Amino acid sequence: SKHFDVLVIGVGGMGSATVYELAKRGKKVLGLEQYDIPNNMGSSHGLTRIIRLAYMEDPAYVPLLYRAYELWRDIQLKSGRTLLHITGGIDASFEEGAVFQGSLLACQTYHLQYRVYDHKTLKKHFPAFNLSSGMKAIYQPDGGFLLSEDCISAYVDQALSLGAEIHGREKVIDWSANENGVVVNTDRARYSAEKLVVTAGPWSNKLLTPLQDDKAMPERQVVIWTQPKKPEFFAMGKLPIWVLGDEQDIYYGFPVHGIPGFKYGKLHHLRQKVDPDKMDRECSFKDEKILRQFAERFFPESTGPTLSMKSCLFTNTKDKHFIVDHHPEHEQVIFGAGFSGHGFKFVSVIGEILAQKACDEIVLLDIDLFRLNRPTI
Ligand code: PYC
Repeated sequence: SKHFDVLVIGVGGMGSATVYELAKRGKKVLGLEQYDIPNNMGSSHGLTRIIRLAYMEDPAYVPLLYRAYELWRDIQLKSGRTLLHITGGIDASFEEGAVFQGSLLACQTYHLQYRVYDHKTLKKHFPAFNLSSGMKAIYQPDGGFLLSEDCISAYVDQALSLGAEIHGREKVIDWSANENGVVVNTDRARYSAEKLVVTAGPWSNKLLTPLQDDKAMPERQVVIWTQPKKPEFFAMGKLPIWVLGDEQDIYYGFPVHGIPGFKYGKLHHLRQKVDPDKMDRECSFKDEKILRQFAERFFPESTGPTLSMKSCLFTNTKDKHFIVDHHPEHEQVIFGAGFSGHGFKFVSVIGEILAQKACDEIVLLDIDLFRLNRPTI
């Protein structure tokens, strides 16, 4: 069997950045991906992913975001591709709602630049929005989006040019740990290494027994692109990326970019727990209706014909915070999992952290929130 310093299972978002960071450190690294690179089977397809600094989920993510933005600009420069578009970001909900309050807390805690709008002033600045009275919005200028598949390609290109080995269409059958490191069996070969990093997205709980009993639960997610009735309201430069909480749920979306139409989705769409090997990847009229109903209320000028829909996967933890840790029984095995539908923007910094762990470097950023043995998961 061929020997490496580090094996990485899963070359999607997280794995591609990890392989690159390991190659940058001079490690002999092999990345194994069961599908194509990139592919439409995991959690990083559909062209765009939001990045935002006013992090409503928890202000503890803000220092990680500062580093994530730095590393995105770094890989963008090295690759010569545009990966990051800054559009500004809107976080809107009723004033007492979690989106507005969470975003405000992050802005205040880290002294971010921001402005507050009510439903009328928001429409003046960004006429696509039709918030209800009593709703408020935070505008934070650092929000934007990443071209997710291009990000993966950029990391893989750069990793290859640094000497990394990366195999697509090679599925891991099993792995085991021993006193010297790890052995990984695939449908093509057997490999050994000192360290193993698992970044397998929704397949993580099939490869990692510590994630069983619902620590990282795959969920079906759907997004839609519709033809705006007033395209000028939805163009780049006219509409920031946005997150919007109504009375019940949270929705999100983008200015028009890449493929035709206004892209948006609903967090925890139909709350469908799935097996990624069996999930229905087609989109239905039911999927469409739930999304269009939202837009009729909050983005009434967006609701021309449906142009596209796509399904993908989230991998949720119970508290929706990530898991980034060592395997409890095998210190040489490290994993990043359970990114809970808000991970892609952190790919650059999580790749760096997983590589630091695999290289026994000190991780300076605080990732205590992501430990496997926290009581909330
Ligand atoms: O993290 O901004 C985000 C996001 C939007 C939709 C899913 N996640």
